[in-house]
Amino acid sequence: MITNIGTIFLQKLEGKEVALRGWVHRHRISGNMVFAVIRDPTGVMQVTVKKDKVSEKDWKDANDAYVESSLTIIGVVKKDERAPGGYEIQATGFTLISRGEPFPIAKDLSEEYLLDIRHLWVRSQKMTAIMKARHHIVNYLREFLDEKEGFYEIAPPIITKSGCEGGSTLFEMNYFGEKAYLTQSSQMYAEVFVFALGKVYVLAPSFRAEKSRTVRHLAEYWHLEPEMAFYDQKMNMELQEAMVHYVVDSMVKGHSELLKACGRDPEDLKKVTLPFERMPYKKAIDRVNELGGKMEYGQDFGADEEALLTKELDKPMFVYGYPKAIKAFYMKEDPANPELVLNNDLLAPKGHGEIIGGSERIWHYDELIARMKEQGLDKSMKDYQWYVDLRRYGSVPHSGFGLGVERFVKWILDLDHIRDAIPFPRTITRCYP
Ligand code: NSS
Repeated sequence: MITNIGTIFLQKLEGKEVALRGWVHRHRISGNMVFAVIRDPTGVMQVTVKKDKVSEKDWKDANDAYVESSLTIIGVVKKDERAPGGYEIQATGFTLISRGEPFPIAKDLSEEYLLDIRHLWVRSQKMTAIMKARHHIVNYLREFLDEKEGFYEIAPPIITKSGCEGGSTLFEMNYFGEKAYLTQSSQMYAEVFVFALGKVYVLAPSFRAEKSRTVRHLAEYWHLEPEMAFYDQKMNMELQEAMVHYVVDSMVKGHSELLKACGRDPEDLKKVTLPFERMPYKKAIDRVNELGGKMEYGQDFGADEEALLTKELDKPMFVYGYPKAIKAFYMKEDPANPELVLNNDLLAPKGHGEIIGGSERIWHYDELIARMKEQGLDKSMKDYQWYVDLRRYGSVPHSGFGLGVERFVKWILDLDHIRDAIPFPRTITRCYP
């Protein structure tokens, strides 16, 4: 029966005969012995092949097994302190399924080259660990929303007529002779559904034609966008911190080895406790300036300013109540200060910066029309008619937020660059492979 490497370690199958299918991770020939490290989706394992213990054909296969060749082996599990994980397999059978050509990754490890051969580099131990961790992180996000909070997931269109985060970052396309765009955010469609389903979320790609060449910008990213009827901005922030805490806590409790394999010390994440600090926009500007930055009231925070604000933090911090003039048209004005909106960003610690943007939405028709005029959106009103309509037929207060999945993964795994949080990053300079 075929087993896998994880099971051998888990069930301590010492002395047992096992069969494994996998790929050659490392390979060395020494006289009458071949030493191979084999990998499968569950881990890596050392295999030794002795010439006199296998058939002639299997001995030839063992010698010919370039790195990344696929194979089946049969053998007995032995304890060996020197082997990674403390066990090795002494092979009695070694059959190549497909002999690989010399694997190109041995040659050049420059960032650009590894991105060119990303379709192969995703097999590396580091990328495998990151992809597993990303899988769990996304699962916990869904688990929190579906099972703890009773949300419905909805399916928005990806091709749209209107942006919601300003025109400059829209990817334009030709839609049967008409102008259309790849969605920047599914928020406006999520809002549609709060009037039917109450609490909904979208998990879908968003597209930003951003000219930014930074460690936290992608042109295509996965966006989790919850939207809730009858939530004000205070409830909105409470939900965000509960969700972030749930995911971090679940990763620490369930996947500490995986976190370590990704380069993140789980001890750091244990400091992510509730509640998160809430800092008004004005105070955040002052703080940046105290810390040596140079900002004026009315500016938005860039990566450098967010790094200053968060580098000493152990857990995320909310910055809330931004000036209306620098924020999107749909954000509700603060009744206590008409210069400000009821919004927040959530900034991740140690320089990772913004992972969430959220707000209470304008839910009155007249207020929305007035704000759209202020922002010059009345010229394209026909594309927004459906969105405005929502305020005419039984509108209710509602709020929501957007979490950039790759930014979230980057922070939880403490990655240097957002491109490693997604298998095939799309950036200003790259759309291949
Ligand atoms: O532009 S956002 O701040 N807000 C929105 O799109 C709202 N419409 C979301 C909502 O309320 N439903 O983007 C939200 C998050 C932001 O905090 C980042 O974490 C992420 O989306 N984001 C990005 N991630 C990667 N690359 C790029 N370029 C990017 N832009 C935003």
